[in-house]
Amino acid sequence: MPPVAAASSGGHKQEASTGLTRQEHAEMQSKYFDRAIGSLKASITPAVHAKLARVAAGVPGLGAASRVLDAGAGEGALIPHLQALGVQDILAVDVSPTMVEALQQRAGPESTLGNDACVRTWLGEIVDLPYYLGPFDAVFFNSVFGNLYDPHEALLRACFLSRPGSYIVISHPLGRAWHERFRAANLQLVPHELPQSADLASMVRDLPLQLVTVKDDEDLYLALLQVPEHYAHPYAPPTYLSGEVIAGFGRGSKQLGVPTANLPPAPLAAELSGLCAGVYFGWAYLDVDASWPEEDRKIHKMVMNIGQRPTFQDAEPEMSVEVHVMHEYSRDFYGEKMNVVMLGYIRPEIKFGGLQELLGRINMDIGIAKSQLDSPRWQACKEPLAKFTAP
Ligand code: ADP
Ligand code: RBF
Ligand code: MG
Repeated sequence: MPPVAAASSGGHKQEASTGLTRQEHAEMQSKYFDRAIGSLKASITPAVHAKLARVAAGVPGLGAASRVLDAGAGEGALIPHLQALGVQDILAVDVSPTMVEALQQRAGPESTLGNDACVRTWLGEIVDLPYYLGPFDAVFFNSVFGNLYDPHEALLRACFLSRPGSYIVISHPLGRAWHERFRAANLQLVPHELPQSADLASMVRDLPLQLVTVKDDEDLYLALLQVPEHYAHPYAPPTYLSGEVIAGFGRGSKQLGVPTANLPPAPLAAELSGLCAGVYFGWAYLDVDASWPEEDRKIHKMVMNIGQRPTFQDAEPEMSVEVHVMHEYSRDFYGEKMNVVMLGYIRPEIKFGGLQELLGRINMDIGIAKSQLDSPRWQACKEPLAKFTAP
């Protein structure tokens, strides 16, 4: 696990006290739920659906612009209730291959990676979910919290996958008593009780989480936690890059409407090491003198590609760093200095069937970048850009 594993658990021993190792616990979960898909489906009655609608609606402000993580999605009972609120971008995570396969068939063949608005699936445990699949506006642990090996660690992971101001929900539509009966019959499978309000407060004491409400009614358990609004995410620091614009491969990007300012990759090796190849969004600043129009000297939105352009079968694919700025410059700027800040990952590089397919996808990337950058969250990263010089 990345460095978060070293974070103190604040004295909360939340690991499963079942004598199972994490691996054994994970195997037991996936085996059980692989077999249980039929009975699980049958247990989701109209009354349960009505409660799941309340669970989804419990998060303030969920809608078309929200990105949601459904941790322990099972066969996806919560998903239609999120969609009913307008949510389009959902990542459903589960440890059971059978559940994930069933979900994939229902949700369509979209890939795990990327920032497309769709229902994606990911097989595994939330504690292993890569950070680049976030950040999320809401994380739901529905009917799964008691099954987790280490709930405290899962909440910690959820925090680091969350946007500041976002919500984490722990819910069970059948309530505490039902959960306890199920747990009593399956102690290894369900090592934990649903936390009482005081226990939850103490579990999150060392986490960047505020307890908003706990509803512990007979027929519904629903706890709402919030990542503080101004919490700075330590694992997604912006990456600032600077370079002199060089000539690219002359493939006519400009003629296609997406000119890309190429930066020399070699001097950026240190900044780029550890980043995955792919498409990112952020801000760009062209550092030119006052003889240039004022608009050209402002900070603009950008989308960039780092990688080897697998669509084009070059004999020896070279690494390239290409920035498309969402601004019409008055002239070309080869040889000028450009500063960029990379703020978020959109998707991995794809080998497209042709130029038109690539262009279609680049235009989607541009749309994603534009809407992401409209969020006030990214404004603060603009200012240092004009002053930034390469180390
Ligand atoms: P090359 O293959 O040389 O990179 P492109 O067709 O990709 O050629 O065009 C890139 C060049 O176009 C940049 O180096 C820059 O001088 C110019 N340019 C003009 N407008 C933009 C823009 N909005 N974003 C990026 N580059 C632009
Ligand atoms: N090239 C690829 O082969 N696969 C990609 O997925 C890909 N994505 C891109 C996304 C953006 C936003 C941009 C600006 C470029 C991308 N490229 C990709 C690079 C593209 O092939 C390159 O700009 C042209 O070949 C010109 O060098
Ligand atoms: Mg280019």
